[in-house]
Amino acid sequence: MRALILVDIQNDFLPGGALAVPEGDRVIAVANALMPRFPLVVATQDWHPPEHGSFAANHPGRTPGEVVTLAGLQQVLWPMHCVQGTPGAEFADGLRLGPEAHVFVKGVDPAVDSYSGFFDNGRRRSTGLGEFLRARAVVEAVVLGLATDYCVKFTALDALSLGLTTTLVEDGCRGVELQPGDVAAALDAVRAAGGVVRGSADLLG
Ligand code: VGL
Ligand code: ZN
Repeated sequence: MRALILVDIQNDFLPGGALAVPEGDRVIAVANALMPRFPLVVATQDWHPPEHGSFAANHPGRTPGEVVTLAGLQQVLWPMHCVQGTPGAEFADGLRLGPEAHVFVKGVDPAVDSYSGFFDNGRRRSTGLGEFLRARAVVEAVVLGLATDYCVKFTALDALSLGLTTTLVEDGCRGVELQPGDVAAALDAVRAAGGVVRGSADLLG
């Protein structure tokens, strides 16, 4: 069984959003085109409480982009984004997620961030996604969404670590690029871990 994993295609990551990813809206059409080709579609949703430790606003004197220690891990500070129950946390309007799509929320614990859709950054807690895929005999994951250099990268790396054959859809992703080259480095990291990077045209053909 093959699953499509849509990572964090949420309003706050689109142009105009609180943590806007350049051209983030471009991934929506790719997701919509691929969904009908998959027997199983899952979507991850960044879903933070307002007091989340990844928000610069919760660290007096700090600004987004600075790095602090959170749960013993290096943590980049972000603008407030994807706050539970706010419009910014909703999936992008144009995303045609069917009622059969399964949603996994992440980043719920204020004390630790969760870039991956599978585990928090300390790998202490599972979101349930890995168990869900295993229960459905999924052996192959196709990953796309936002942002290439954070949540897409770590979701793909965790899929590989769980033994899934993993493909990242390059044109179905866009990155933050806090540092120039971060997107290319993310793709390299996925390839180095055994993943494949392809264009959506290859998957649709
Ligand atoms: C993300 C930064 C903070 C992402 C989520 O979806 O890539 N990036 N929270
Ligand atoms: Zn987040």
